[in-house]
Amino acid sequence: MAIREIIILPDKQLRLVSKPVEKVTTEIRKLADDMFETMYDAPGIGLAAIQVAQPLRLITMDLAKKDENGETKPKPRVFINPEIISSSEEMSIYEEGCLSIPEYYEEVERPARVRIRYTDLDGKVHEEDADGLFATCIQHEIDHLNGVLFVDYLSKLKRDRVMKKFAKAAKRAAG
Ligand code: GNR
Ligand code: NI
Repeated sequence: MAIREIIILPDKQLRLVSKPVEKVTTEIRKLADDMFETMYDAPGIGLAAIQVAQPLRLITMDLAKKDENGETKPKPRVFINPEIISSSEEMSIYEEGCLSIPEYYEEVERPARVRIRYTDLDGKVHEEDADGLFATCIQHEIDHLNGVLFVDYLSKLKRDRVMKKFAKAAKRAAG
């Protein structure tokens, strides 16, 4: 396993539309392993392959919560070629962040519940209902597969402000 570099704004790769995973190969498993290590190290609760510069429709996630003993058991999940097949009319608001937009958090409104279809690492297709943080996170990750970022849902004023801030930081870093 290896920690890979997470790309951040204004990296244009974040705007790519990722390609379907055709087959779960050893390389795909290795990528998923590396994505978990990268995600836990960050730390984050979800990661899309494009965030480690791989334009593939592959997502890792771990929404493990503390149990009654105050202990957290990892609950790693992989979603390959995920699709939203239906969304609730009811909406919910969460404060979102993104590892590709470090240290920036804003409230985003999204459908409260979604039904998803995805393939797992064994190549098996599943359908599942998501709500709460799971619904928000899977929508945030599927957006990444389509080149969409959570700041795209903010007012133009807020979005322009954050885009400029990261463009400036990149220029300063480049000297
Ligand atoms: O770690 C993350 N936390 C988070 C919080 C609220 C809504 C979405 C997320 S996903 C984010 C990691 C990330 O950038 N995934 O693409
Ligand atoms: Ni993100």
